[in-house]
Parts: sequence; structure tokens; C-alpha cells
Amino acid sequence: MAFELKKLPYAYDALEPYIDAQTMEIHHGKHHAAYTNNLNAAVQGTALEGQSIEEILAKISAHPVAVRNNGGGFYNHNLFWEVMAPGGAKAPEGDLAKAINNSFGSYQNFKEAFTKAAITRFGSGWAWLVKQGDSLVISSTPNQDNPLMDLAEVKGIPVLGVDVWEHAYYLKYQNRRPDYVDAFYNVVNWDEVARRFKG
Ligand code: MN3
Repeated sequence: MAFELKKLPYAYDALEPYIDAQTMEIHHGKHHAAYTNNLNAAVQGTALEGQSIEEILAKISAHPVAVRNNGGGFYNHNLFWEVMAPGGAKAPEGDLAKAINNSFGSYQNFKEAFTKAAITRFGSGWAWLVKQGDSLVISSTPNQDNPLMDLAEVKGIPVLGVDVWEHAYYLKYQNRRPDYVDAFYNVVNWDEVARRFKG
């Protein structure tokens, strides 16, 4: 069964004014669609056809670079759309809040470290909040790599990610990646992050 581009769980303009509708429409309808189509083309007729995206990513070092780039792009954007929502909780709660406090000292410390990872990732990539057992760590990856890949420096289960490719923010923020990352916190869907942390 081919990988499918899921519909966004909200309208293109739902994350305004933090993320603009035109960026969302191009990002989902063009970029994510292209990763999905290219992933399908890359696995078609190979032993990977029929595997889940998680299975493919877990052994990505053995697969062609087109599978790495487009498989990562397919997975990462699925996560990205779901960990954002309009009007969600303004901060983590419950077990997730406890884990953040245990791992980073406070929510504010987490935020500073996550922001730093996002703005210091050179070129295109992602910053991640990664589950490792009961604790959390922050990492960043280049291009469309992610912590599920066997070749990632920091491995684990991604529970939050922010896309820092220029296509994610350039129309509204131009070169001001820090402003975009700052705005991102206003649309984080902490309920979904908690669900992923619970596993
Ligand atoms: Mn992107």
C-alpha cells in the first residue's frame, strides 16, 4: 500500500498569525506532497514496499538516499502537522510536564535549549524533543533526518519537532528564524506531544 498524504487536521489559516496560510498551503500541498510521492516512487518494486515508515527509518543506513530524504520528509511532516494546533494548552501538563522538569530543570530551560537547537542548526533541518525511556533530550538533525533513523546521533522517539527549513518560514519571517521559532511555541499542541510521550 502506498504512503498517503493525510489532510491537515485544521485549515491552512488556522495557525495565523504565527504561521501564515500561504506557507501552510505550499508546505503541505507542495513540499509534503512531493516527499510523499517521491517516497512512493523510491520504494515501489523494492523490498521496502509494504513496510511501515517506522520500519524503513529504523534501518535507513541500508537504503538509498532517496528513501532517507523522502522517507524522513514524509514522517517528519506528518509529525509536524500533528504537534501543532490552534488554541491549544500553553504549556505541557501532567507526566510530560514532570518529565520536562526532571530532564531540563524547568519548562523555561527546556524552551531555551530547544530554541537554541533550532536556531543553531546550520542550513536545513529540524530540532527535536526526543523520548529516551522515561527522560527527554533535545537534538537537531540535518535535512530530513530524524531520531528514529539508525544513523541519527541522538536516537529515540521524537515527541515534538520544529521544521527549520527556510520553506517553513521564509514568506513571513524571511531570514528571521529566531522569530519563527519563538512564534512556534504559540501553536504547539501539547496534548499531542503528551500522547506521543505516553507512547
Ligand atoms: Mn518542511
